[in-house]
Amino acid sequence: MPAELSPIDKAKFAAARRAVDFVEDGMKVGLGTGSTAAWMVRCLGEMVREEGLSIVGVPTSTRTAELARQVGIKVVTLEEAKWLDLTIDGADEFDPELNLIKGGGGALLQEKIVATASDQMIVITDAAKEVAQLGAFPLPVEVVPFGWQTTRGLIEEMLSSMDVMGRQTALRLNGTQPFLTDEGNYIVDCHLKRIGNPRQLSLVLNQIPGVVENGLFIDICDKVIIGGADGTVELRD
Ligand code: ABF
Repeated sequence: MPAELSPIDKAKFAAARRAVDFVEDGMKVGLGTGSTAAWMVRCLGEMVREEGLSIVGVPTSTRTAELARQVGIKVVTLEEAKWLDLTIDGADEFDPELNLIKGGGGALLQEKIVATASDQMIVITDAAKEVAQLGAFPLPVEVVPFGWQTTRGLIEEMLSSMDVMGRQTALRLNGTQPFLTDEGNYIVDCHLKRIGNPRQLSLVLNQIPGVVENGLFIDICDKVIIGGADGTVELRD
């Protein structure tokens, strides 16, 4: 473990280090986004450089693509890889069914496409992200810029008939400007506090014109690895 890490980074590193044990020679691997996933990319880079591990990686963001190249991982597009053996990514929340909220980092669209195109998805996290019910973390919804206020209005109207506790929405900003995703879209963060039926909410959200994708990952994650600050890990599947 690298020296001088904060307790939270020690936990993230422990989860990332355990997850790369599932990567085998010749695999096509989806590379997640975020600070936990970045540890996983660094660990994989070390295995490529020092142990001769031969893999190709499909990154889920421009940030991850840059880091993967820096550490020596061969980067290919999803079109080139076609289908992946394994995706390893972080999350913002996970529940007992291993359903997730993702997208706090703004990369939910590529993350969902890549994870769905994988035989297996492993989520790496620390214990603070475990919840009995999803929703304390604001749910990111990616929308096209055209008519985004109308789309946001339709999201709010739809939320009024859903089993959620809060209904406030906010356009994500980068300074004073709208935050732009890698696809040039906006993100509306939905402050729902508690989501009664994540599966239904995900389906209904994606039916609204202007919504590209939402941050609920239902039945996509196969395994969660929870890292502890003492270097221990716990597996859920
Ligand atoms: C990605 O990074 C996102 O889906 C999630 O929003 C975020 C988690 O970041 P971190 O690992 O830095 O907490 O996995």
